Amino acid sequence: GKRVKGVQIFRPFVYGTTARPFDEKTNPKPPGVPDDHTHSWTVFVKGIDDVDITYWLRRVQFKLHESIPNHVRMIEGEKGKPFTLSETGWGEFEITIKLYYVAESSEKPQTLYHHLRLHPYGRTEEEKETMKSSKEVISWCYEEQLFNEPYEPFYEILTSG
Ligand code: SLL
Repeated sequence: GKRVKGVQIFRPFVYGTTARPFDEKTNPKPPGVPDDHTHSWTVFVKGIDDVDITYWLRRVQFKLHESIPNHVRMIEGEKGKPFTLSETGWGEFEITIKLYYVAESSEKPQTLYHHLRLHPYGRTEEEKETMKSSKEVISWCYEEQLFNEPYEPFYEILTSG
């Protein structure tokens, strides 16, 4: 196949984590969750405002901390749905996120790293306080995926949406 010369296509997306402490009223611990687990959390990759990204992103591998059973998880794309994985636990760690693109792209998988945040953080006390009062710790990153000189069939896919 031929590449489309001189063309760069950007597609925005968001990735990150959302964590909530277990709490009898607002976030009760489901049965079977170990006693030492203090939080439920979700890691995700998705389009901005949940716009579909499965036409360019085929699957996402999340590599969690080795203390978690079955710690390497592959999530297949479902049209219009975010790539997400939810777990419970007690500690923060770095999550390896590997992006696998659709076959037509001929792009190699790309790896991102993201620190799972369970506890309120921030540069200022005000930021921390805001997070404490919201009962949710979010750590989201906005990114742009660059496709540099995409192959012709992939260019068609990227631009026909
Ligand atoms: C820490 N370096 O010590 C980190 C490791 C590991 C977190 C955190 C276990 C969950 C499960 C879990 O939350 N591990 O057993 O399913 O803080």
